[in-house]
Order: sequence, then C-alpha cells, then structure tokens
Amino acid sequence: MSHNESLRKVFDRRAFLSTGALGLGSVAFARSALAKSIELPLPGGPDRRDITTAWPGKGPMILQRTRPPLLETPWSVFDKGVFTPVDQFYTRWHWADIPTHIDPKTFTVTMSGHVNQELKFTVFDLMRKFKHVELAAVNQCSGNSRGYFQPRVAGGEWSNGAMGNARWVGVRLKDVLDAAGVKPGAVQVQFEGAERPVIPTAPNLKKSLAVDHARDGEVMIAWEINGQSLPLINGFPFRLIVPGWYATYWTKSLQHIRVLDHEDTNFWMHPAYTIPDNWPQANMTPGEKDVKFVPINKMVPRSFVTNLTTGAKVPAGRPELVRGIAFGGDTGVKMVELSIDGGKTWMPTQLSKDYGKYSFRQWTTHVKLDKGDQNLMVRCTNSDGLQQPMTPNWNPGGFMRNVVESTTVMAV
Ligand SMILES: Nc1nc2c(c(=O)[nH]1)N[C@H]1C(S)=C(S)[C@@H](COP(=O)(O)O)O[C@H]1N2
Ligand SMILES: [Mo]
Repeated sequence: MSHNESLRKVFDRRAFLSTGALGLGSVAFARSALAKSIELPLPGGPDRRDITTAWPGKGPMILQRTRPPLLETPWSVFDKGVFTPVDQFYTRWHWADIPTHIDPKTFTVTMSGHVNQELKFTVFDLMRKFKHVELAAVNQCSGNSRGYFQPRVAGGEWSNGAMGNARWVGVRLKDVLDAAGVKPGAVQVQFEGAERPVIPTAPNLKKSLAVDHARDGEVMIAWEINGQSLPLINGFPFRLIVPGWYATYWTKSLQHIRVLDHEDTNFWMHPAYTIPDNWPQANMTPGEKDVKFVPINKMVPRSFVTNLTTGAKVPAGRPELVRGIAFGGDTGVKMVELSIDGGKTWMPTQLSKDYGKYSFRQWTTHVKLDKGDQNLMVRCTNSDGLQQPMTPNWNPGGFMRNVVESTTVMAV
C-alpha cells in the first residue's frame, strides 16, 4: 500500500462521511427497527437473538446490547471466507458515550509520559511519517463464547461470533515510540481511546502492554481494515492491533499513548479483565478461594465447523463435506483434526491457504456418517504444540473459552 493510496482513502470526503461519523438518527432506531430474530440456543437461554440491520455501516448483526453497542457476527458469515466482512465485523464498547463524530482533520494522537520528547500526531502525520505495514490477525473479545460458560457468569452472553479476522494496515507502534524516545526505566505503555465514561468519575478504559511487547515490531497502529478505513464503530481513525492477544488491548479511536515508569494498576488492568494465573487453562472451580488472577493476555487455539450447525440434517452413508476455521492463538495453526467418535480417534483435515500466523485458517475434510445424531468434534493444535482440551475451562469473567467444540448434526 503506497502512502498516497492510504492517505487518499482517509481523506476521501465520502470516506469521512461513512466512517468518521455515526448516523445517530439510525442508532436511535436500532431497537425498533429489528428485522427478525435467529435461533441461537445458549445453556440457560435465551434460545433466540434479535437481528438488527439498523446500525450505520453494518449489515445484519446479532444485537446483544444497544447502548453501548454490542453487536455479534452471525455464525454463517464465518463460512464465507477467512476474512470477516467489515459490515459484519462484531463490535463491543464499554461506555455508552462512544464517539459519534471524529474529524480526521483535527483529531490528534498524543504520546506522553516517560519519553524524551512528548509528541502530538495529526492523522496525516501518523500516516506520512512512518513505514506502512500490513498484517492479517484475528481480533477476538476476551469474553467471546461467554454464553457457553456453565455455571453461567455475568457479562455479554456472546455466542462464538465476538471475533473477526482482517488484514490491518498501519504503522508499527515501535516506530512511533522510537520517535518520542522511550526513556530507560519505562515499564509499560498505556493506551486510551477517544470515548469518555457516562459518569465523569467512572474510570475510562485504559489498557497497557509491557514496553518490550509494545516495541516488538508487530503491535501496530492501524487505520485500515480489509482494504477500507476503519468504521467509527470499529475505531476510526486509528486502533491498536495486538496480534495474538485478546481484543481488550486493541484500543479503538486511539487518542493517548502514555509510557509509564511503573506497572499500570488501573481498574481495567486489574481486577477487570483478569484470568486465573494458569495460562493456557485460565481455569478454576466455581467458588474456589485464593486464586491468583493476572491480566488476560495471549489467545489460545480454537477451531470451529462453519458449514454445518447443530441440528443440521446431512445425508448418511456417503462422504459429506465438513469445513471450518481455526486459529492458533498467539501463533500459527499446525493441524486441525476431526473426531466423530467422541474424541477416541481423530482424522486429519486439509488446511487451506496460510495468511500468516495470526490469521484464521480454513480447513476442510469429508466424513461418512452413520444414521442418527452425530457429534462432530474439531481440535486445533498450534505451532507451539498447544492443543485444545476436551473439557471446558471456567472462570468468573467468562474469559478465554478454551475447549474442543462440538457440532451435533442429524445424519438421515
Ligand atoms: N476505545 C475503546 N477501545 C476498545 C474498547 C472500548 O470499549 N473502547 N473495547 C475493547 C474490547 S473489550 C473489544 S472486544 C474490542 C472490540 O473491537 P471491535 O468493536 O472493533 O470488534 O475493542 C476493544 N477496544
Ligand atoms: Mo472484549
């Protein structure tokens, strides 16, 4: 991507209008203009979810909450390809007062704290001064699939659609930090977006990464998602991309970058968004005492069937196509296997094109099923040898669901 091409996209007047502003009139209608609902059974309910088509710039989405917007990608979208269409990319915000208009001509990103020189970048500066990089990476909410936690935990009861994969274009955070000059003794880098809490005394969402992580050359400040400017609802004009880490760190509408000479202990780092300190399990027993919690961090491998859903009827006794997606978490996918005997034996699947280690990877295979209910189990092993476990984890935040998923079809 050339500088000029990227700049043209952001400065294109029509692009501002579609991304830099949220049609608030339409937002207000989000609840009343429901098109329909879909079946989406979760343990403990509900069995159906409303589908909304009323969000500016979004196609049909599962409505979890209107203010702030929590919109989930309908499952069928993940079968269409490894990159999630922008108009059906999920969205999640913490505070209802999300930015409804950002003028890219006046918006600035500030870099302050433990640096040699405090800096302020306009949108134009940030895009022009640093080398452009592109990376395919999965953005997954820490609470994706929370609706399947048993016993149930509080929070957005997502099914599996609080994730998406995209090609992100932007600049390396490292280059931007180096321009300000990180001082010796720096510990973490903190990120804050342009929204503000509804109650002024409530803490705004602030997330931090270790300095070495922030400077690893992979963490990016991006403005492009799958070839277009970020929609406002997904973080226009810039968002942080933290490949392999949960989306809570992917700060949208990034406005402040602060280099800290101490560990960030703000509410959103601890106790919010913490997991039991036993990665990759993030597991504990409900009610267990004296569990040490640490900030959520790297993702774990996951895999799903996408062309068949539970309850689907498939012909018995002849090879049927089974297809899906997988991702390795904080590294690539080594293999994806399928079991139709409850996990006793596993058969290999074919992996499709590799778009890089942080991307979704499509897999396909054919299976011959006997008549009756058949459980398709899919298991991903990542390049570090980490494999999805057979029993689900549990933690009170409903974070980091980590288990071999099953799809029960009826062979007839
Ligand atoms: N500024 C800002 N950035 C944010 C959030 C937020 O509330 N405010 N939520 C985070 C969380 S928890 C998630 S899951 C992702 C969602 O990204 P998306 O809306 O583009 O899908 O944004 C992250 N970045
Ligand atoms: Mo999230």
